[in-house]
This record gives sequence, C-alpha cells and structure tokens, in this order.
Amino acid sequence: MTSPQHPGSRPASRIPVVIVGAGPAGLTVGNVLRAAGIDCLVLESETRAFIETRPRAGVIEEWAVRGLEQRGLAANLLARADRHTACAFRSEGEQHRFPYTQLTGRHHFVYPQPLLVTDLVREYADVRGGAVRFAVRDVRLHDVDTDRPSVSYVCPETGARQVVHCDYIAGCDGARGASRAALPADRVRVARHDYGIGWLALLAEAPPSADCVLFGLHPDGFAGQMPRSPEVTRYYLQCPPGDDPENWPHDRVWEQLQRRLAVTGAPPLTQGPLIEKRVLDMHDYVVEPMRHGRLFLAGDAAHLVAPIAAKGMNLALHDAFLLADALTALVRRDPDGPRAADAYSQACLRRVWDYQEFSQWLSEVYHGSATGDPFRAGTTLARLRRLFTSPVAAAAFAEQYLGTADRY
Ligand code: RFL
Repeated sequence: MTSPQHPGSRPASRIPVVIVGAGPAGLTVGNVLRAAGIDCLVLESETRAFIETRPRAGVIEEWAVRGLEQRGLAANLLARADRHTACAFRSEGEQHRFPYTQLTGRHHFVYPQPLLVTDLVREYADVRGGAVRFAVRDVRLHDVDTDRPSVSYVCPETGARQVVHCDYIAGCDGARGASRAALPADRVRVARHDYGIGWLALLAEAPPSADCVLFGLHPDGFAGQMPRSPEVTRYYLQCPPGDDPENWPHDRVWEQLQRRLAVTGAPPLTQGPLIEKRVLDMHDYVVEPMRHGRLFLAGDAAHLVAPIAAKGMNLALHDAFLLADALTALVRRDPDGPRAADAYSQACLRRVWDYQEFSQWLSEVYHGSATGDPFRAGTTLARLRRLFTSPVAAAAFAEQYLGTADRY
C-alpha cells in the first residue's frame, strides 16, 4: 500500500517502531524494546478490557517461560502457574499416562493466556511507559518496502485517520490482522494445510477431572481435557468442520465428553456450566519469508498452527524474542543489526515447521480412530503403542511435546 493521503488527517508523528496487535507476540516485543529504551507504539483493534479477558491458550513450554523470565516478564506467571509433569492418552477404556518430566526433567507451565496478556499490558503500559492505542479502527500499513514506512488508523474518539511514520513495523496482529495482507503476493509463499475436521472448543466452569492433560481417542471422535485453573477447565470435542455450536447443547456436550474420555474404574468427569463454546476449523498456514522490507511478521500473523499440540502461543513468543532483539540492534544501529534482521525469518521458521510437523503427527493419533477406516485406526494404535513400549520413541515424543530440541 502506498503513502496515505487523507484530507484533514492530523500532522504525522514519527516513532522508531510501530507494533500492530497487543497479543502475546506484540506485547512481548514492546516490552523488550521499552526495556532497551526504544520508543514504540502498539496499535490494538480491541479494548484493553477485551484482550485481558479473551480466553485462548494455557499451556506454555518451559523454554518460553524462561525466555519471559530473562526479560523480566514472568514474575506473576512463576508465582501462579501450575507445573504439569505428565499427559495421558485414554483409549478403549484404558488410560496410558506419559510422565514426560520423569523422562526429561522438563515440565509444562499452565497459565491462561488472558492472565499473561494482562501481565504484559500492565508491564508495557503502566511500568515501562510504552505507548498504546486501544480500539483503533481500519489499520493500514504503507510503504513497507521503503525506508519511510508508516501505519495509519482511524482514531476511535474522533473518527479521524491518524498517520504514524516509523522506521520499522512489527506485524503482530494475529490470524485476521492487516499486516499479512500488506505483503506483496508475488514476494511471499503461503503454505496451507486443512485437516478437514472441526473441534468444538469449550470452557467449563468446573474443576479438572484429572491432574493432567487428557487425550481421548475414540471412534466417535477425539476429546481432550486441558486443566486451566482449579475453577475452569478447557475441553475439546471433535466435530464436523463448520458445525454450529448450537448443535451442541449442554447435555450432548457432557454425554460425549463422558463417553470419549471414559476409563474403566475412573469416576465420571466433574460437570459444570459451559462458559465458552465455539467451533474451530482445524487448519495451519505458514508465510515465508516472515519479513518484507521494513515489515516483520510475528506470531499468528505469520503462521497458524491448529491447537492440536498447544504450540501457537509458544511460537508467537519465540518469534517475539528474536524480533525484539533484531529490532533493538537495528534501531541502535549496531553493526550486527542488518544480519540479525536478515536471519530473523529463517530462525523462526525452523521451530515453526518442526511444530507444524509434530501437530500433523499428533493429529493422526488423535483422529485416526474416528475415521471409520480400520487401516488408519490400526496405525493410530500402533503409534500409541510405540510411545509406551519404545524408550527411543518416548524420548522423541517428549522432546517435541516440550519443544526442547537443540536444533531450534
Ligand atoms: P493474537 O493473540 O491473536 O494477538 C493479535 C492481536 O492483534 C489484534 N488485532 C489487530 N490490532 C490492530 N489492527 C488490526 N487490524 C488487528 N487485527 C487483530 C487482536 O485483537 C489481538 O489482540 O496473536 P499472537 O500475539 O501472535 O499470539 C498467538 C496466540 O494467541 C495463539 O497462537 C494461541 O492462542 C494458540 N493457542 C494455544 N497456543 C499455545 O501455545 N498453547 C495453548 O495451550 C493454546 N491453546 C490456542 C489454544 C488457540 C485457541 N484458539 C482460540 C484458536 C486454545 C484455543 C482454543
């Protein structure tokens, strides 16, 4: 998009970095830049109250938490998050517990995404003095392949279009943002994968019924339980893609969860009111490269990974750590800046593609039993058996599930 020419627009200001989107990726970039004394502006299309309560992720990998900790962003998380040491597969009435911490010494943290976003906003805006505009409308990116890019938006109070000139733009506005659309179609490749299945994503006001993540493999479809807090539990039910959540009244949801997660001798799940119910069409995409000119994409803006293996926010944080360092070096005109900026996309994509491949592998484990195809049901059970009979397979699974490989 070219320079904005809007009669009546306010005089332009200039700032080193504009960050589009106040999710985990954008707020982490903003916090690191502010800690380095670099001015930036975060533009967010929702209100602060909305982003602080929007439910989504919960599982955070240990390396990501350590990365936040090193940047002074994990105090609340470390004080309040649960540590998970195992997950369990339930199939044909039996439970198979996979004690990954026993195998690796590493664990997962469970901390709801709205709490993390609340911590990051507070630190950025209230402690580190970062500038942020909430509820902005119609964000547009301009001249990203020149050395004078800009971002414009419609001010929620006045309705006037504001223009902010900058040196660099961090496009952190998620799967439906404006940043990705600013990349010229002939300069990027977008690789997509559609699983052809849906998940009914649920939040129940009920305590978890097991102390760990549960994966239910069942001929009726996959079911999952992800503890979020002592009061709230996330559940998933495989459903047709595009299904209407209204097709899933309370009684049907709990009947299917009880059936798909049943284990002989275990008590039934603890039920409660459903406070979120939405259908996700399971798909992935990856944008390559993640940079064009002075625009850098990070997080879901650059790559979506269906929540099969709980990887999306972890990838968003990984991108944010690398992008913040590259932008810091560029703005400070460190000799290393251009190299770090050039290396950014490839450095992110190594972990992105690895996590995408793992999600595909795990998807087959989750969904193979429900295909109605006895061949796929057979190979699914073979994958599961291998995890519990081969120490080498178990170690490989634990490494991917926890994201601990050195090759990233
Ligand atoms: P976000 O979090 O979507 O933030 C983007 C922000 O940009 C704003 N925005 C705009 N702002 C300005 N202008 C525009 N035009 C804009 N358009 C959008 C949005 O309002 C928002 O505030 O992206 P980010 O920062 O890249 O973070 C990505 C993560 O949110 C996402 O990957 C995870 O939620 C995925 N995910 C999970 N990831 C994990 O690592 N572990 C999990 O346990 C996990 N569970 C999940 C999940 C995603 C789920 N859903 C809803 C798809 C569970 C679910 C149900």
